[in-house]
Amino acid sequence: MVWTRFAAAALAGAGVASAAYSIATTDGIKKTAADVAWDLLQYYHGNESGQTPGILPGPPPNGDYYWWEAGAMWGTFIDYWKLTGDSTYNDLVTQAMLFQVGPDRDYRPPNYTASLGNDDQAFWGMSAMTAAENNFPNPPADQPQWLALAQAVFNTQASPEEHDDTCNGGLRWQIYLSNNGYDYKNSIANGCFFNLGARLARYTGNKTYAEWAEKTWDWVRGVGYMDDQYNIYDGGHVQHNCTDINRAQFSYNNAVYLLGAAFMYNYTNGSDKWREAIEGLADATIKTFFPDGVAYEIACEQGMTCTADMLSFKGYLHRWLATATQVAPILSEKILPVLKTSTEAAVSTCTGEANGRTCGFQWSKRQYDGSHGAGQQMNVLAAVSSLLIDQSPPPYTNMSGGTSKGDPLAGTNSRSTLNEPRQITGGDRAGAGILTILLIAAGVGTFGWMSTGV
Ligand SMILES: *[C@@H]1O[C@H](CO)[C@@H](O)[C@H](O)[C@H]1NC(C)=O
Ligand SMILES: *[C@@H]1O[C@H](CO)[C@@H](O)[C@H](O)[C@H]1NC(C)=O
Ligand SMILES: *[C@@H]1O[C@H](CO)[C@@H](O)[C@H](O)[C@H]1NC(C)=O
Ligand SMILES: *[C@@H]1O[C@H](CO)[C@@H](O)[C@H](O)[C@H]1NC(C)=O
Ligand SMILES: *[C@@H]1O[C@H](CO)[C@@H](O)[C@H](O)[C@H]1NC(C)=O
Ligand SMILES: *[C@@H]1O[C@H](CO)[C@@H](O)[C@H](O)[C@H]1NC(C)=O
Ligand SMILES: CC(=O)N[C@H]1CO[C@H](CO)[C@@H](O)[C@@H]1O
Repeated sequence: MVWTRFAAAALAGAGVASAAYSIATTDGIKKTAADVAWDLLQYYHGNESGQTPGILPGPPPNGDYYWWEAGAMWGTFIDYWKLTGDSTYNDLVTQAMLFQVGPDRDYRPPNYTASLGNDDQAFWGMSAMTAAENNFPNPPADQPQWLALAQAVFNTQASPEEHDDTCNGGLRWQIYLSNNGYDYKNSIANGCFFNLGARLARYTGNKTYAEWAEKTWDWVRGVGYMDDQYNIYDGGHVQHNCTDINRAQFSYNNAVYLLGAAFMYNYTNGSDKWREAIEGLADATIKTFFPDGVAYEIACEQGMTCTADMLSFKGYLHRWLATATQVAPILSEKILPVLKTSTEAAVSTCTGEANGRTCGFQWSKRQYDGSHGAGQQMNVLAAVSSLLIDQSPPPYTNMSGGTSKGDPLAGTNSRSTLNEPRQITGGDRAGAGILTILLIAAGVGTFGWMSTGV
């Protein structure tokens, strides 16, 4: 037994050197990205008969993945196509993105109400925005269009019923009164709304979006979720005027705000406010989330308490930092070198499992750590394809060749959320939302982090 295990480990070790990917050349990057993309898709079964198009296995307890994560995955595939030019999966992506729009074409499909936060919805909206910004092939005219979908998500979240006076403003985490977390106002929900607003402002030139984005940013600063050193904390509860701040920090928060701020910087032609914001936020993000130049999920990585959600954050970190350099080239010098060292570490973990190339999560170990899943695979796909960022055109706008058709009123007739009649089952409660579990784990992670002083 002991001998067998030792022998197996030795064999696996021998496989490491020969199997690890090379990302030294553009061809090597494309080949690596193609393999990693293929391996990621093995987690997807939505195009098989009897399965639901668009989603990864879930939501829990029916599988590992909440509804939002597939939305994030399609965005990763859109960036993959943009960066590598490989259109193999474009039809699959389009089918998935359109199947999940829901009856009001606003990414609030009733099937997923029980786990539907504003952030969950917005991840699909941001992927639609990425499609619009990159001229991803437009859907047939009788189908919802990318830009209109992003606008629909934005408009449903800008609706007056989503904005109350508790905590001086801001968006709640959960959309539906009946969900756990409706009383929580957090950084990610507001960050996604900010991000979409900034990008819609730049794409359409409509200043209403920019006003919302700026107001949201100012609120997040004002309430103390983002401090003067640009640390971003998870959130707080309305019954405490949002002062009971959970101080866990997650890399996707930094990424979503940095990308949004970079778009605001671009939209305002490089204004001082947004230049200061992006420089401060980029420095803080690199310091906190790239110790020794390798992406590290500080709240949960050390003890490996990361949830399936958290296991995917490094991918957004890499993609959105990369894209930020396209609209704010002053960030390139800071960001691109660290994305490179981080990606080198990332691919060195891709030597696992039976196929000898499955990617792990703890990149700084520089070897496969036994952890695998859609998040782990998506992180590496994001990191590797983002190495090609300076060889691909910056996001388009309506004025610079963007072809996606918008509808400024999309989502404004969506059904009301507060009165949505529904039965809550035990299963619903257990499955409610990406951050319910996240908060529990965050408590653990924060504790570990404070007690070890990392
Ligand atoms: C689903 O899509 C993948 C990736 O394009 C493809 O390899 C697979 O054959 C498809 N499955 C079905 C049943 O169409
Ligand atoms: C909603 O669930 C039903 C029943 O499982 C399924 O047939 C349908 O395709 C699902 N719709 C979406 C958008 O996932
Ligand atoms: C700008 O956006 C706002 C908010 O969605 C919308 O009400 C308004 O009609 C838009 N204006 C134009 C000119 O499209
Ligand atoms: C709630 O916090 C805000 C700052 O975010 C502050 O301006 C306001 O006065 C506080 N309200 C109460 C009732 O304490
Ligand atoms: C940015 O500059 C362009 C071109 O000079 C101008 O049309 C636009 O109004 C400016 N935008 C802002 C937000 O100042
Ligand atoms: C805005 O983005 C464009 C790329 O679309 C870039 O050429 C330009 O330099 C950016 N503006 C600023 C102020 O960085
Ligand atoms: C080049 C350009 O301005 N294209 C479109 C921008 O958006 C408006 C409003 O949706 C369209 O009418 C323009 O054709």
